[in-house]
Amino acid sequence: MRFSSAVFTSFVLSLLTLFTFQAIPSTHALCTPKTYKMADDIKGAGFFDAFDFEAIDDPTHGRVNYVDGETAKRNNLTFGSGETFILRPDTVSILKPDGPGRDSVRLISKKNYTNHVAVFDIRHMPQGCGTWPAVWEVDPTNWPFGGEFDILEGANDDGPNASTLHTGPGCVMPAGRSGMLGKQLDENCDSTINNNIGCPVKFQQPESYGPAFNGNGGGWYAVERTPAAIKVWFWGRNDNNVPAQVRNGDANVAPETWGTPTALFPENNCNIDQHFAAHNIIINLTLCGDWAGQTYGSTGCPSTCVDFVNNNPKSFEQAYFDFASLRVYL
Ligand SMILES: *[C@@H]1O[C@H](CO)[C@@H](O)[C@H](O)[C@H]1NC(C)=O
Ligand SMILES: *[C@@H]1O[C@H](CO)[C@@H](O)[C@H](O)[C@H]1NC(C)=O
Ligand SMILES: *[C@@H]1O[C@H](CO)[C@@H](O)[C@H](O)[C@H]1NC(C)=O
Ligand SMILES: CC(=O)N[C@H]1CO[C@H](CO)[C@@H](O)[C@@H]1O
Repeated sequence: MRFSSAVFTSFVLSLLTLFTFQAIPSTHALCTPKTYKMADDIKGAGFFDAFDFEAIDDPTHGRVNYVDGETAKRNNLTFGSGETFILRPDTVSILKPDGPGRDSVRLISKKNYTNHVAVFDIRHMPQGCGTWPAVWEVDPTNWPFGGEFDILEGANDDGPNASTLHTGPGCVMPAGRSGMLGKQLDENCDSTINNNIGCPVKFQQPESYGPAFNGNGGGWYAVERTPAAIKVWFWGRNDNNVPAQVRNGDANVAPETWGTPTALFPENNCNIDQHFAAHNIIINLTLCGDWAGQTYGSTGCPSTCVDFVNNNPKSFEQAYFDFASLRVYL
């Protein structure tokens, strides 16, 4: 078939249009924020499918007895239904001083994650004297060289509501960096020095931990891990800045649109891929132990930590986690 020049010109023009038309979205794609897709939408009884129970000795020497899944469910230490997942210690028994600690729960995710976004929607966290709750990520097979990333952690209601990295030697955060709302307490993430304090960033929102968090209906903790940075955001339940993607549990999220993170751990002097292996998510609640036990006396709590835990089961009625959901995006 032969084209007249008019037909040929219009053919060329339409090709050009096509190219121009396609060029616009692909250029545009370069500045479109990276979008993650929901991989796990965990809520209610779904936590039982996504996590294993670890009935182990507490490596931090707490006054707890981590129970298996059957015991936890039988005694209602874990409860999952609808959009509620509860995790709590025993609130009934008085303990023998020389017997095992108070029954509690430690969960580890079945899946592990490298680059990911995770959004924890939490209504209530453990509060009260002696409590040391934590939501964190770790390579349990190679600590500290595979990295540890504490998202939410505190003791005796006293914060420090900080997010912290713990690594092997050679991971240092820039001093006085901008681009985050929190305050850095220490630069060197190396857990083999400084008594393993790591490189915490302390949150400035009082409602990010403990009784203030609970009084406010909880909120959202969100994390993003890429080779370029590890970031944490916190929004209280009534925070006007909580992104709709987070509040609504959208199927796709773009953390770049969420505003300034609360904690930012950039790669500048820390090769994230090298210091952080695939991580499991851990939710644990210990009582007393290396941290909560040591700071107990200075927090206005009565008696000694171990004595208090042994003899006051009812005082742990507020020592529970209530998760509305955990969503992981890849
Ligand atoms: C509980 O969580 C903290 C995370 O900061 C960790 O250091 C500690 O070893 C954990 N305890 C147990 C028994 O998992
Ligand atoms: C178990 O705990 C849940 C959540 O707190 C509560 O609604 C339920 O009534 C408890 N079940 C029993 C048998 O106590
Ligand atoms: C992570 O999960 C994958 C897939 O289940 C598994 O093959 C791998 O061994 C896990 N890695 C670690 C460090 O546990
Ligand atoms: C429970 C707790 O320690 N909350 C603290 C979180 O951080 C802010 C800012 O440093 C403190 O004001 C809160 O008391």
